[in-house]
Amino acid sequence: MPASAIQRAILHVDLDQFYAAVEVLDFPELKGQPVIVGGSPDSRGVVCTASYEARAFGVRSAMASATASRLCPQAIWRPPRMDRYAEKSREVRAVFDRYTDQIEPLSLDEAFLDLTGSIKLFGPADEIAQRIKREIRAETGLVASAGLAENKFLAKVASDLKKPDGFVVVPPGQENAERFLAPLPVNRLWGVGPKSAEVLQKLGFHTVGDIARADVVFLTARLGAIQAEHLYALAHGIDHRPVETGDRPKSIGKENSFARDLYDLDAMERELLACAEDIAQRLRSRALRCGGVTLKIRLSDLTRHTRAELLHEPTDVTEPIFQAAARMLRTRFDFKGQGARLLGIAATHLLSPDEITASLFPDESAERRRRVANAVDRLRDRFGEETITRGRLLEARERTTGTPSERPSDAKPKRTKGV
Ligand code: TTP
Ligand code: MG
Repeated sequence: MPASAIQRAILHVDLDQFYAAVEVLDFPELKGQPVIVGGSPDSRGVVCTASYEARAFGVRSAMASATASRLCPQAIWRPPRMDRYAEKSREVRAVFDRYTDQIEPLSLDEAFLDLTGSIKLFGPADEIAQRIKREIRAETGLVASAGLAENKFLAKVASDLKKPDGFVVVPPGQENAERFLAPLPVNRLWGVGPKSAEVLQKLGFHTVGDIARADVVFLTARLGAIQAEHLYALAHGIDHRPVETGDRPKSIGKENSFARDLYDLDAMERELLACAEDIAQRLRSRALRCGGVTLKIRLSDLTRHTRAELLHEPTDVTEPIFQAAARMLRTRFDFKGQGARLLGIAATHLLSPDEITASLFPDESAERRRRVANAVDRLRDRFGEETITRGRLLEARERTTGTPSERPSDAKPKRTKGV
């Protein structure tokens, strides 16, 4: 599985010991002291954060203040001053704003920046990252750690590896990503908390490399398809999630419910093809591509079900979206004799062109499909919706508007020809 044929430059920035650092900045006498920001130990408060000097005693974020006080009796306690931290956070944001408008803040002290589109203006991404770090220090007095990689997951792991004042670059390419991840413990994987880490360790997976080398069938049997796929993709360094600036939809979807439930898989596929066609057209009209596809099904008993899949390469054309949905319908769903009352697709993990630069290994057939699709869009604009309809869709319309295909529950998955 290729990591991704697109190359992005994603930066994750996380300020070091943020609340404590602001306290030290405003009260210089605290410098070099074990400082704890949080609810006081005699109340039932918790620790927000601790300076590295206090962490040396074992004090951690979210720990009961009473425990922290026992571990580090000489600590100097400060109540949190959220307004001040928000103010410093805005100063840091002002530095980011100079280099990109593709910014996703995760909290007051942490953000993802997509620098892909900034490179032609400011030079190589690693130099931009260094400038951002330097300017944060010079202008706010705070120290940031940063990670630069081709996706969010890798960048976030990287920013945390050499704290404080760290800067770690993961060079592009799946091999580099795998080499970088292999020795790390499984709890570095996004979504793996203490409980999942324990489960994975019991199965013999201690490092990310252990998961990357795992047998997918074994992983799926033990963890379920969704979790297995998620972990396997991450372990290979694959993560198509876009930097979410809040100015684009999270997903673009299309669904249809039917007057009479569908039992026939071919008929269902035709509905999905129509959905995929509609979605691809809307993606193109907004200059977006999707890196993931979700299949939605509501059964005769009104229960709702979803299946999700990541694409190998983000797309804005019908075929890969349809193929993913059809594959999930046929291989990852058991109707148990029920029909489909509603079928739909959502295109997820939306990316804008700025985040997609020249392909490393251009897929010519994909490029051709895209050109054809764009030409179709232009024709539609000129002559209206009905001008161009794929043969298979036409067939769907004729059949569903005539007698809805309905079959008893013995409908076995039938192989159909590709579109
Ligand atoms: P973090 O970035 O997790 O911690 P940090 O910046 O203090 O330290 P590090 O150098 O390891 O990045 O969180 C940022 C701020 O969010 C932190 O200063 C205080 C606050 N916070 C809480 O209030 N409660 C919590 O449980 C955590 C984890 C953080
Ligand atoms: Mg931090």
